[in-house]
Amino acid sequence: MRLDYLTIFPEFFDVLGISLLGKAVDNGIVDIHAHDLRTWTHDRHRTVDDTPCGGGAGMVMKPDPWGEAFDDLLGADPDPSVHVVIPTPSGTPFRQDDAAQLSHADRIVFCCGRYEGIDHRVIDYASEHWSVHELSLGDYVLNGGEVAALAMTEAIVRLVPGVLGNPESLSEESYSQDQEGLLEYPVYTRPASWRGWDVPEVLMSGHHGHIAQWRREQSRELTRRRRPDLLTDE
Ligand code: 6GU
Repeated sequence: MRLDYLTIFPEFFDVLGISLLGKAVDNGIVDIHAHDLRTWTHDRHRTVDDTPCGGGAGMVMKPDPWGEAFDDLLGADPDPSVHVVIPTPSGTPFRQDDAAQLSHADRIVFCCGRYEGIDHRVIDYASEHWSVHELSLGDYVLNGGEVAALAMTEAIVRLVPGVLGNPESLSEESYSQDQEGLLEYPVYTRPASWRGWDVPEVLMSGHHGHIAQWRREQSRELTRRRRPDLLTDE
């Protein structure tokens, strides 16, 4: 899988060289390229923004550098197998399903906007050539798409076969289908008693049926309290 990032702050992506993702890079499973969008400017000030047409506060990212970056990275021929991700608070919510779908992609280009956003014609142009996803991390505003792209990258890359050490831990975690889309139950390790707090007895019982039942109940109760929107039946 090749991942490209178009950004005016390529240093944000230096962290992809560490931890589990860094190992995936070292193993050749993922190939990461962060590009400074200002590479594709031609004026003395390397300008990437301009005032909004129609007026209003803030600045908008000019289309030209994006177009030239696309030409250099992807060429001019349409290819729906290329995924272009545009992190934006006005995107559709980025969910585990999106991460799972994108984990099968050979090529993803993240377009990280700053200021009030990217000239919309960039999205129209990209949509005519590649598979475009405008995605939001949640209902809050970040200063730019970089941190969102990093979060999405981690969610996607950990699902690529060979990246996670123990693939079984994938099926037990929150939002996985094996968990009926519920939140994960609370977990414990030794010691059995710590600062007056005991590990729930059932977990020390060795009775696998009771343990599975307890975990299911905990998941349902936690989901009912915190994320009732995730409960489909019952
Ligand atoms: Cl994807 N981008 C920005 N700039 N802010 C966000 C976001 C994305 N998701 C939530 N807030």
